[in-house]
Amino acid sequence: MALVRRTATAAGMTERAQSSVNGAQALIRTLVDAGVATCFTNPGTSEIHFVAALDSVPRMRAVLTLFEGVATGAADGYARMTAAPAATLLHLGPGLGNGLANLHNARRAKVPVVNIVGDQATYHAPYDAPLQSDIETIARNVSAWVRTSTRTEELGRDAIEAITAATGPPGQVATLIVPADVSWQEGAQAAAPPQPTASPRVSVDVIEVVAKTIRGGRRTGILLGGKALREPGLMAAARIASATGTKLFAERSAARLERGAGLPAVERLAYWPELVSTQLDALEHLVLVDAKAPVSAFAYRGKESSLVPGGCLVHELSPPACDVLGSLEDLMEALDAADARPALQARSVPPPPTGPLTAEKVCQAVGAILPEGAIISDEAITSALALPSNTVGAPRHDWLPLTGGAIGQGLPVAVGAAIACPDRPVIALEADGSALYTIQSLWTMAREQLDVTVVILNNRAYGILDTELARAGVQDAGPKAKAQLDLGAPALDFVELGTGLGISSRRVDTAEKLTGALDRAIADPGPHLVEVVIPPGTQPPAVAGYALPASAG
Ligand SMILES: Cc1ncc(C[n+]2csc(CCOP(=O)(O)OP(=O)(O)O)c2C)c(N)n1
Repeated sequence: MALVRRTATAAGMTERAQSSVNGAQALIRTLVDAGVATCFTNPGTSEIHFVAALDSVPRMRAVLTLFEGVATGAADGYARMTAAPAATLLHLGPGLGNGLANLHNARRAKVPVVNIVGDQATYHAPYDAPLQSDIETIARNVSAWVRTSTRTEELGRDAIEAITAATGPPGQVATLIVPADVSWQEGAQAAAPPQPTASPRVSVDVIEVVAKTIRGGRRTGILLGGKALREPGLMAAARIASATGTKLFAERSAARLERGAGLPAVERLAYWPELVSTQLDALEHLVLVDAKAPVSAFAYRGKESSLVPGGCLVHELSPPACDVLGSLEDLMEALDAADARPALQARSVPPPPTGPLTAEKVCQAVGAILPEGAIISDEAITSALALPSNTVGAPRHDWLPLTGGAIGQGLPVAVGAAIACPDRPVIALEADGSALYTIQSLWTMAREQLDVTVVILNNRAYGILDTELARAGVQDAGPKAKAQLDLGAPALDFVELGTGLGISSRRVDTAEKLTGALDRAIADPGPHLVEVVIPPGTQPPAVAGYALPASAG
């Protein structure tokens, strides 16, 4: 142990000699030793010792974000692509609060995130200084594990517990609150990395019950979520489907879907409840694999909350904390499906679109140019309706959708995915309203020179809420109501915004120019922004059906 020299401070605290490690240094070393080597930061005074300690641990990559929602969303995107946690560095209760919406999305994504939240020094708390607040209460809503570290000597151990909690299984958000004096005091030690926790296997009895159900030959669907949507899970599920005639579905809000030519194509559940009901119609059994039984995103008067068809029995093959892939493989074996030929998606790429732009043509253009290994961060909301059909046969890619419904996720997730996968092109498809929640992401993309192509689909509206207004039966919305959904005046200029935040940005007004701009952006690694103004009334025809199905009241 290092020699220590104790001296009393004015506040009655003890300090240790400069030569020993302070809390912040031990914390960062503990994080990187355990594989948490990226930290998305937005620091303040209570985190200043963590900031100062960064240079003593070169293995930690610190990425500055200009809003906490960018930091938390980036940690989510990073974890979706690596299955390992990044850390965030946030400034007391208000900083954590600013990051909450994307921590909510991360919780729904079932990904690991380790929040480091600075706090007032322990002895300063009774003074109720302006930034004092109840951080634990803010953290609890999104965090499966919360602790305020009170002793420098224990900070390393606390960090290990945070990492253990975050990595689960399944992944979850852990929040470690670090008072400033716990950071600055000497006498800390980095703690040894945790042992990985294995996911428990699903019992033979459960496998047999599900196998028997499927063997019964009734109309059965398998709803895949979470880890089941990665290639090994998809292949096992596709073999089961091919051998038994079951139908595969993907959860709408799963964190990451591997798709494209050569992989099984799985039908993703729709957003609008009436469409989900159509998709699942007449199913007699629904098997859940790392997924929840489908529910309507919101209640609509006179409509069911659950979207499981009446009389359909729900069976859980594997909850998220279990060995999801193992459960699918065991089921495959139990059904003698290991040698079945899975139905694989053929390659099919749409022709580049021509003429004036519509949302549908933007989706077609993305399908036409999508390069092998691309990562799509999808937050194009109503403008993305034609995206799945236009990309289903594209070269293999990953799809990162909105998981928890809290918009402002797409750009930060693109930041995190690009940092996690520097050799893969990231394409962020962003609706204008959603983009503005976390537009500061563009600056981090520019500063870190991330290979992200941002496509802004600017329909100058909170378009989906127009549909919700109609669904609520409002026939004659007044000017004040309409104004709450209109982003047209003043017209947002994303080229100016992107340029101001340091990104090469342009607007295109024809499909040919869009395809050219996307081709050039993909060919030139680094951040690019392309704005497309979607003229009103040019949504794809499917929108009418999606918006107001005949059955909607
Ligand atoms: C954090 C958060 N705030 C508000 C909302 C409510 N909301 C849902 S969709 C939406 C507007 C989306 O508009 P835009 O991103 O432009 O997409 P569009 O519907 O026009 O395609 C809003 C405000 C939300 N889901 N999350």
